[in-house]
Amino acid sequence: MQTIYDTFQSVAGLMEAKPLFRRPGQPDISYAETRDLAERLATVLAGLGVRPGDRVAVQVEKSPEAIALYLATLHAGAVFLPLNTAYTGAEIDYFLGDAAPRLFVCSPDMLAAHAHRAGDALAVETLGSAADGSLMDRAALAQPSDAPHPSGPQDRAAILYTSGTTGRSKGAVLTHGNLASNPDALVEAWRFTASDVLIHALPIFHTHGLFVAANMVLTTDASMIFLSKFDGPQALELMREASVLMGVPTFYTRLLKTPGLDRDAVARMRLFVSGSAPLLAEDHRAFEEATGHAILERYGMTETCMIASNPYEGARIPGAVGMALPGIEIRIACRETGRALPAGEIGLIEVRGPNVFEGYWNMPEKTAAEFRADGFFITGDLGMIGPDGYLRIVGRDKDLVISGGYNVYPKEVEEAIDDLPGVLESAVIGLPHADLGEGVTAIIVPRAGGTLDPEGIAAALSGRLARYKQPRRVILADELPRNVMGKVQKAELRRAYADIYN
Ligand code: MLC
Ligand code: AMP
Repeated sequence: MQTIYDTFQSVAGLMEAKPLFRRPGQPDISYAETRDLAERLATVLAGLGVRPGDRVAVQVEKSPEAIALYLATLHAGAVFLPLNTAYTGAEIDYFLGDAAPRLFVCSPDMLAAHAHRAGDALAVETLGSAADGSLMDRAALAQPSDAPHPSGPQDRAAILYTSGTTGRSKGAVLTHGNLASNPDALVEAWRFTASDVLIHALPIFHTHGLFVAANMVLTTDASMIFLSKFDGPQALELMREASVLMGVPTFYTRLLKTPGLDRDAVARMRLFVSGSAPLLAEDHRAFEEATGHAILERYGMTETCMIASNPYEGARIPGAVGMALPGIEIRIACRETGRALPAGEIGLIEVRGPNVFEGYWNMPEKTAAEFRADGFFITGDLGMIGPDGYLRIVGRDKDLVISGGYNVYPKEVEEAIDDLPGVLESAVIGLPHADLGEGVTAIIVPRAGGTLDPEGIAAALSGRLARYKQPRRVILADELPRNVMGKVQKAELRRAYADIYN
């Protein structure tokens, strides 16, 4: 197996001067420059005491240098742990406590908030989006590191935290084998080549932006137009010089509202990919009508990287996520028995293959609970495989809201709300939202005789939960609907408030 770093290194050696990063209004950055920075950062990591297997936690703005830091971590044989820039101090406390990294890298403007964390066991350094920060200062003085640490397929490469149904986030541990297996399958499946220019507008602290979009470019000698965030008109303009866009469904919802989206504007584009949340079939059709391009929808998960994809050649069916990628097995199983169900029946989507993660960091019981004895991972998504062989996701067995491609576990938000004075109990649900797909919504029951102010609740949550997890709307209620077992009936709440955003 070639690790992502090995492949990047050989690709960079072949095409040193080729631009890897293109940025509007800023100079290009080549493969050779990125490799050189990664090698110098690898020396810096070693100097800071980072050894193979150590975690490097990173909460920084998106930048080419942040990608170089990711590559440097792989070069050093350490474990890359990217964190959403939206996480609050309280959330960071948990991740650093749980993962016990050797190094925490934050933005220069956040150093004052995090400096107190530094000690014998943890170094704190900075990296800014203007190629600034203490890591860059150190890299400028460092020699490039020699050969990368020889990592095997079972060695750990990254930890990505995903929220948990119990309210505690779980660190999904991905190996070098996991990371390498995905671009291998996707490059072929999506006909990705060195001639491609990808519009990269996703965050780089998640599977989609880092392990799909960036890794595909890094391992094929392609280029990416690297944008700090998604902006519809800017993306449309850039399509005149790009060939591929990878996005969450909100990108497409917003593009459909962007004036000028027509066949001419996308004439140079060859592929539009959507994933991380369900793409509305009506958006799929409207996009094809406007541009002549059928969006290629695929399905994945932090724990499994990409699982299934609509075909490059052949029908890209609205509302379906296609077939298993090469080397990956998908089965639809009965939740209770784990037995495979016949085609056409709805059950749990289970996955096995080189893409499936090692397990949850320091959580052997949770890991065991989500794998079958024969090695299949239970995704928690409900699906069926039709007579056409295409997988369709029909719902979720897990209590999860996906807002603009970000996962929000209701339990975590409910616990934060229930801790507030004056709250008796709460239920958090996702409701249809035209822009974000689902809007996080809290239904809150005040304590007897008390009053609650929805704005006060929002303010109280802001220091505790990342903005995207905070309810877009708070609804006060006298009680929550329950079944005879006392379980809150979220389906009933979803029906009752279905139209509040649209
Ligand atoms: C930002 N905000 C969000 C939000 N993103 N709120 C809810 N859900 C989101 N997804 C907040 C902002 O902090 C801001 O707060 C307010 O909402 C308005 O922001 P905005 O300007 O509309 O948001 P924007 O910055 O344009 O971001 C929206 C977005 C972005 C959809 C472009 O969230 C995004 O890039 N999402 C992609 C997520 C992703 O990569 N997921 C992949 C996971 S991997 P305020 O306070 O100003 O109101 C995975 C596996 C797989 O799932 O299969 O791929
Ligand atoms: P995450 O844990 O952030 O990686 O999110 C993974 C979840 O996103 C999956 O379990 C699915 O519920 C959802 N998901 C990803 N891609 C799709 C898709 N194309 N359609 C529907 N849901 C998707």
